[in-house]
Amino acid sequence: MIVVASDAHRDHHASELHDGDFGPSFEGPERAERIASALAAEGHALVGPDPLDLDLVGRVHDADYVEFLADAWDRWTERGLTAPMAMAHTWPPRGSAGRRPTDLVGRLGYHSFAADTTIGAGTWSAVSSSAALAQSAADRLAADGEAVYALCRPPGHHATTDQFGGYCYLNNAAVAAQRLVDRGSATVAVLDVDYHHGNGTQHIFEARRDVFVASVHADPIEEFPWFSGHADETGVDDGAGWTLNLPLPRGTDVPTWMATLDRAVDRIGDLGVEALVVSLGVDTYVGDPLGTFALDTGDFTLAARRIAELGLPTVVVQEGGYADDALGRNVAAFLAGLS
Ligand code: SP5
Ligand code: ZN
Repeated sequence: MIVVASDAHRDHHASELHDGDFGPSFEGPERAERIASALAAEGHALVGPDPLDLDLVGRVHDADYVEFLADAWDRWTERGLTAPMAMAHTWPPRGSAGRRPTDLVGRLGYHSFAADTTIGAGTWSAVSSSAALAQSAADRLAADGEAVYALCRPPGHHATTDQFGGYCYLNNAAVAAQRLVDRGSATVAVLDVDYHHGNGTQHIFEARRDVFVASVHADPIEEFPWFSGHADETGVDDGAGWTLNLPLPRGTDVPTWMATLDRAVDRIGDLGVEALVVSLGVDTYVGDPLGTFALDTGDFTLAARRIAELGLPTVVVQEGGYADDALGRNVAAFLAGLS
């Protein structure tokens, strides 16, 4: 399978407020290195991305937000701030007027929703390259119909139209889905199997009827991202019925997870969409430090086989997965089941 990958991710190493301690993020450069070497060893061909099309990004994110992400680090250093990471310390209170502050620190709060995600010197370079991987994967799929995997780092599914968080800045899966629409797919499904709800992807597409978003994830009542992904969120306005959330309790077993994946896959089959984007988080793995599900490496192959039964042109976009030692084999196992 074609794997679209880049070394630009290496300069992005963020910090994270985790259970009261500020330290290195779980989402570090070694993640992509492990995946790339495992896939190369399996004989997959690694290719680089084309340059990012910012007009494409502007169809799934607010222009002001993209400009903010691109400039935030320079503005931080121009202010004489010497901390190695830019982050907010205040977020909009419920019911606030929502006016966007002009000050950088205020804008960091306006444009983010979680203290697990910071901006550093190499962040924009890695983030824009990661989105370019998703764009290029969609382009390759549109050209020949063969499934393509985008080794995106940082991940993207938590990034909303105008907020970063959950280690995500630009929504790579949304970029891929939008590209497929722009290249002629009337309808596209995003199937998100990351342990966490893909709140950003839902937010971007929830009022649209051309991109269906299905997500199988830990119940947000007891797990990050806490505030969306409930079963009764089913789409908004024109998008009514075009969002499917299948939340599962912490500690859900593998047979239940597989049966729930089946429900999402069946729904996608019933809708008759023309292309598929899989948001592949492997933080459902039994050994993942952030997850509580129990998938083993072979289960990723079984899940992919089930998804492949749809027979749809497919782009796979990397999301989470933090059990670094097992990451490469888990992703390789999924891709093996797809082909
Ligand atoms: C892309 C993705 O998977 N993002 C996930 C971001 C989760 N960040 C908050 C993690 C907090 C985890 N606390 C777990 C404690 C386990 N001991
Ligand atoms: Zn996740």
